[in-house]
Amino acid sequence: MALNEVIITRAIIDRFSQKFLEHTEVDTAIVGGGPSGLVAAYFLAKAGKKVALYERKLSLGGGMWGGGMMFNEIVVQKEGKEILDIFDINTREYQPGYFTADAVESITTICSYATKAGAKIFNCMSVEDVVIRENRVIGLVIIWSPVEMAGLHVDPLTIMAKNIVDATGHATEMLNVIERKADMKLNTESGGVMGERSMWAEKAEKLTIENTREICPGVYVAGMSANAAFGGPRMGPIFGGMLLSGNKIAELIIAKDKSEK
Ligand code: 48F
Repeated sequence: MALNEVIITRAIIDRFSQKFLEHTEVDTAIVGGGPSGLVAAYFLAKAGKKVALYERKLSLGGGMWGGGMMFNEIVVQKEGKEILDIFDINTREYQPGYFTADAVESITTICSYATKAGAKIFNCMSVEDVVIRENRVIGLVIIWSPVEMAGLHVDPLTIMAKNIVDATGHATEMLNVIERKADMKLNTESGGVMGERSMWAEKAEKLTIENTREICPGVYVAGMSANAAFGGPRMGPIFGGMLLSGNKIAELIIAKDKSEK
C-alpha cells in the first residue's frame, strides 16, 4: 500500500480536533505538567474524572527531568517512594530514609500512566488567563506557546472546568493572574501570593502537603506553586512532596465531588 501524505495530514487534524473538542469542558483542568500536575492527572483520571492538562513546553516533566543541577537522579523520602511504587518506578535506598530514582524513568513513567489512565495532555499550550463568574474560576484561557513566545497578536481560546489546578511550579502563574485581574482573595494570610522563601528541604516538604488545597473557589494549588503561594520555603531536588501533593489534589477533588452529589 502506498502511503498518502494527505491521509496522514487528515488523520492528525481529525484525531487532534476530536480530542481538543471533547475537552472543551472537563471536570479538572491542570495547568503545568511537572511532577505534581502529572501525578494529580493520573489519580484523577484513574478515578474516572475527565482531565485535561496544559503544558507550555513541548516536553512534559517540568523540573523533574533535570534532577538536581542536571544530575538526572531524584531523591525521595519513604512516603514519596510509596507513590513511586504505585507507578512501578525503580528506587534504591541510598541511606536509611533516602531513596533515589532515575529522573527520566520517573517522569516518563508517570506521564505514561497518566495518559493511559485517560488524562489528555495538551503540550505546547500556555494558559494565559482564567474565566470568572460570580466569584468563582470556571475556566481557562489558552493559547499556543509559540504564539505567546513570538508575541503574535492572536486571540486565545477558552475551555471550561469544574476544578482548576495551579501546578505551575515556582511561577504560580494562575494565582498571579487571579490576583492581578480578578477581585478575588486567595485563601492565604495576605489574601495574595505570599512568595517563595529560601531553601529548607525538611520544612518545605512538610509544608508542600499542608499547602496543597483549594486556594479560592474553583482553584486548587499543587506542588511548588502551593509553597510559593503560602510563603513556604523551596526544597530543591527532593521530590516526595511534589508526588504527595499531586496525590492529595486528586483526593481533595474526588472527595469534594462526592460530597456535592
Ligand atoms: O516546576 P514544575 O516541575 O512544578 P512542580 O510540579 O514541581 C516542582 C519541581 O519540579 C521542582 C522543585 C523540587 O521539588 O521544586 O521545581 O511544582 O512544573 C511546572 C510546569 O508548569 C509549566 C512549566 O512549563 C512547567 O513544566 N507551566 C508554567 N506556567 C504555565 C505552564 C502556563 N501558564 N501554562 C502552561 N504551562
